[in-house]
Formats: sequence, C-alpha cells, structure tokens
Amino acid sequence: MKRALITGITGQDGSYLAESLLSDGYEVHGVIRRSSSFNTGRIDHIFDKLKLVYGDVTDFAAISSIVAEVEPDEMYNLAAQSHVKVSFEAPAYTASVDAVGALNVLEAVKQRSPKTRLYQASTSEMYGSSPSPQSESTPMHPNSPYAAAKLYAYHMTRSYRDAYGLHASNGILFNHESPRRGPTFVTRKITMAIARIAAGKQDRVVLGNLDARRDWGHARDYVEAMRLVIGMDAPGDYVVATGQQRSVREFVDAAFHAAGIPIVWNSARDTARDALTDEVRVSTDSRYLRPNEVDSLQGDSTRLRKATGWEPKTSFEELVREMVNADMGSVR
Ligand code: NAP
Ligand code: F7E
Repeated sequence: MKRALITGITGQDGSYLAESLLSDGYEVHGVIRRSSSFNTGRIDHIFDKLKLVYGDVTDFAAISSIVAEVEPDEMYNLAAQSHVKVSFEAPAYTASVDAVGALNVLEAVKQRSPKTRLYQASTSEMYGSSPSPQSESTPMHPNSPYAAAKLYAYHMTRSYRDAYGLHASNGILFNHESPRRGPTFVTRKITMAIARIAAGKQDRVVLGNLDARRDWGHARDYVEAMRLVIGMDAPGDYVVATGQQRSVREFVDAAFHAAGIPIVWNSARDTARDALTDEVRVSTDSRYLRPNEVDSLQGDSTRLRKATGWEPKTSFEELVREMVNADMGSVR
C-alpha cells in the first residue's frame, strides 16, 4: 500500500486530493493545525479513513519528525496562507508559512526521507505582471507578498531537485475553485452571496476590482494534475490551467444567470438609479482593492497535456453552476 502525506489537508485542495488518493488505495496521512474552532469541515466525511497528526509547517522539528515517522512515498506540500490580499497585511507571516514553511518541508524530506517524492503547490500568482498566456518559460514578476513567498518556495524546490537529486516538482496551478473554496475568495464570495440574495437574506454583493481576468478551473480536476506531476518518472515544473480566461465581472454575470436572478450593475455612473431601485445586486468598494493587482492570468498547460494527457473535465459554466447550486442548497 502506498503512503501519502499531505500538509494543508483541511483546505480545498487537500480535501479533494485526500479523496482521490484514498479511492486509489493509498494510506493517507495529513498534517492539521490546532485551532480554537473546528477546521476539519472539508474532511469530516473521510475523517475515519485518514491518519491525522497535529503540526505546522513553520515548526521544523514537528515536520521533520512527521516525515521521518511516515516515510511517505509521496508528499504534497499544500499548506499556505493562501489569500493574496491578506498577504499585504501580514507579509512576514505569509513568508514564514509559504516560503520558510516550504523550505522546512524540503529539508525534512532531504534529511529524513530522501526517497519521498515531493509536490510543491506553486501558483500562477508568481507571474504577476508578466503578459498572458503564461507557460513554464514565462518570466515571473511577483506582485504581492504571497507571490514572492511562493516564488522562493518554487526556486528552492528546483534547487533541492538539482542539488540533492530529490524527486521534487512544482505544479504551477492557475485559479481553481469548487463548492469547497474558502468563502473570502471572489468566486465563493459571489456564489454564497447569490444564495443569500435568493433566500432574501442579503440584498447585494460588494466586490473590489471587477476587471481582473483569471483562468478558473475546478479543484477536483487540478488535484488529478498534482498526482500526474508527482507520478512522472522525472521531476519537473508544470503549468496547470484551462487556457480560458474570464473577468470577475463575467463570473458575476454567469453566477447570477445560473441562479436565475436578474442583475443590475451599480457603478459611479448610476448611483441615482441605485437609490431608485431595489434591483441593484452588485456594487464595489475600495476596501476590497489590493495595493497591487495581477490583471491578467491565462495559463498554457501544453507541457503537462503532452506529457500526461491531462485535460480539465469541468467547463467554466459547469463549475459556476455546481458552486451556485451547492450554495443555494445550503443557505443559512
Ligand atoms: P486553502 O483552502 O487556503 O488551504 C490551505 C491549507 O493550508 C489549510 O489546510 C490550512 O489549514 C493549511 N495551513 C495554513 N497555514 C499552515 C501552517 N502554518 N502549517 C500547516 N498547515 C497550514 O488553500 P487551497 O486553495 O486548498 O490551496 C492549496 C495550496 O495551493 C496552497 O498552498 C495555495 O497557496 C496553492 N494554490 C492554490 C490555488 C487555488 O486557486 N486554489 C492556485 C495555486 C496555488 P487550516 O484549515 O487550519 O487553515
Ligand atoms: O481574487 C478580484 C481580486 O482572492 C481573484 C488564491 O487561491 O488564486 C487565488 O488568488 C480576483 C482578484 O484569488 C474581490 O482583486 C474583486 O483580481 O479569488 P481571489 P486570487 O487573488 O487570484 C491564486 C492562483 C492563488 O495561488 C491564491 O492562493 O478577484 N476581486 N473583488 C476580489 N477578490 C476577493 N477575494 N474579494 C473580492 O471582493
């Protein structure tokens, strides 16, 4: 039986990845954090099948002894402070988790279990202001503390592979979403708000930059790509993306459409109308803007597709519908 160890198992991706590995007969170990409130909601349905241990990637001693104890065939480092806007407010904390935390994982594998294959959760945010479409050969110009911390982890993963012969790979994943997406990321914020609007519990959703463009896929498809990356004979770095781009505004339109709710945009131009109608569903507030924005992400995942045959199975419309339906079904 193969053994996998996942940091960040309680997150969106960790939960789908754990399900996928369990269904293939893996023994799945996960590192969870002590929290004052429950943080295992995404894995409660598989809780009894998992081997969970408390730990934190900033705690080298703990991570090192977990790696030595489990000696996993595959390790997925998904743990992160993953919110870009929060990283501007907590840059040092973000660096300690996303950069030094990843280094701790690399060192633990190198020292205690060098045959373990390692997957590092790298991100399209690292491209920052580089023009789209972005591929493995596109220069990286990180725009946020999150992106800079992740870029450090990306380079250290490459460096440990080259220097010490570790089977360590980067998946450079573009945005991926699902009904399990954290509620403060824009897609889930929108679909949760729509469910509450439909239930008469909220009148509008207040957003930041509507013009940013993202390449949105489904997390379920992207964890399969992680497994293909780690499963390759030779380690390497691979972009994972749908290749299609939409603006935040287009996501809003698609989500309201999926819910069957007519939408009226509020803007500086039609505040008079805002006062006259109860149909305004969306408005903007500068409090949701970032000090620096990544305007346009669109991935070119040709390298992974050619090497493994991977393709996303879920279309943008299906993703939006699944998220809207899930939130409409569980509105509180
Ligand atoms: P997520 O939902 O925010 O999950 C992050 C996970 O990391 C949670 O399990 C969290 O635990 C854990 N964590 C945070 N700090 C930790 C620490 N110091 N030690 C141990 N665990 C810690 O993120 P996600 O969307 O699943 O993303 C997974 C990974 O892929 C992250 O590294 C993210 O940066 C990266 N990524 C995500 C995307 C995307 O579009 N989703 C794209 C590219 C890359 P708690 O549950 O206790 O908070
Ligand atoms: O923002 C804009 C915002 O926070 C997407 C993380 O998983 O993907 C994610 O990072 C866009 C940005 O994701 C709101 O300005 C407008 O342009 O959903 P997001 P992100 O910043 O792209 C990458 C690949 C990761 O690696 C990260 O871990 O939407 N936007 N209005 C808003 N964003 C938020 N959160 N909230 C708003 O009200």
